[in-house]
Amino acid sequence: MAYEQIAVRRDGSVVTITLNRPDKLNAMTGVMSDELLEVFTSVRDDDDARAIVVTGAGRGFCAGQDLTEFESAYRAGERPDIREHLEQSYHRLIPVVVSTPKPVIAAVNGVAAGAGVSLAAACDIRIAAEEARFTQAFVKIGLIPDSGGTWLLPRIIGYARALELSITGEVIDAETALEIGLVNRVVDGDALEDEVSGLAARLAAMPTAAIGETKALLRGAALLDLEAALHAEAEAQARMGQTDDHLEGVVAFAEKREPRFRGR
Ligand code: T3D
Repeated sequence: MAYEQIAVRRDGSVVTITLNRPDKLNAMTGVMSDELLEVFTSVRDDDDARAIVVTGAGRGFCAGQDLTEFESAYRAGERPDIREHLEQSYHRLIPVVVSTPKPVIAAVNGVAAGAGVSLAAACDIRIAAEEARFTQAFVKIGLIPDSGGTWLLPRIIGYARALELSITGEVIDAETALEIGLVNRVVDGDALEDEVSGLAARLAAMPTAAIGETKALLRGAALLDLEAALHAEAEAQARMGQTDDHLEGVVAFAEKREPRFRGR
């Protein structure tokens, strides 16, 4: 399927989604958000797609909401209904990214701002190029962190750092992002693609049903007490115990060979 503002590539069981408005640092439009939603939704039910990579074309990852989308209205002194826009775009997209039962890697090739930070934060693992930068730019235009920013960021870097970045809008570099835990790894920009495709291929060869359950359990655990978390683990483990991948893992261990997982 051809897309207007993203590019989608399939390498074996790895799906790479590239935000593709490089001249605008891949700022997010309604079209881009709809296209991302469509890909994430179709990949969710595709057994052959076992890992997803999100990255940006050119020197940006994603500069957040395209501020020109409503420019003429603002210039005319109008106040667009942001709630409606959020509900139509980010509120549909971000939960689908977060709850996708496949491992999702953000290959943060360049600057991420506003909703671009939220998109990266919605992914499971963030690998940044040395030239990547991050800014909770919302405050600089008089807004609060939306697109899941108030929920995602504190969970990743803690309340104090999330609050500081959100109320200052400070631009941090990749090394600082690594220090505060916003990214998992920083690599030379030229090595980013190889690093990420290697990781994506490794994850795609794992028992991906267990990865999906692990994501859901970790996400939900913060809202549970220990008893409830143990119960949720037991429920999920009972499901995993019935999978071909569990059987294969145990048999492969006994036979001293590499397992061949199929994600079910
Ligand atoms: O309505 C709602 O739903 C509200 C939702 C809000 C969610 C949000 O994401 S709010 C935050 C929106 N994003 C921003 O405020 C970031 C704005 N951009 C910047 O602050 C800077 O561009 C960066 C720090 C990201 C990068 O700076 P720099 O110096 O590396 O690049 P640049 O020269 O500023 O940008 C390059 C081009 O991209 C430039 O276009 P031009 O002049 O070459 O034609 C610039 O206008 C364009 N661009 C960058 N960010 C955006 C953008 N165009 C539209 N929207 C953008 N967000």
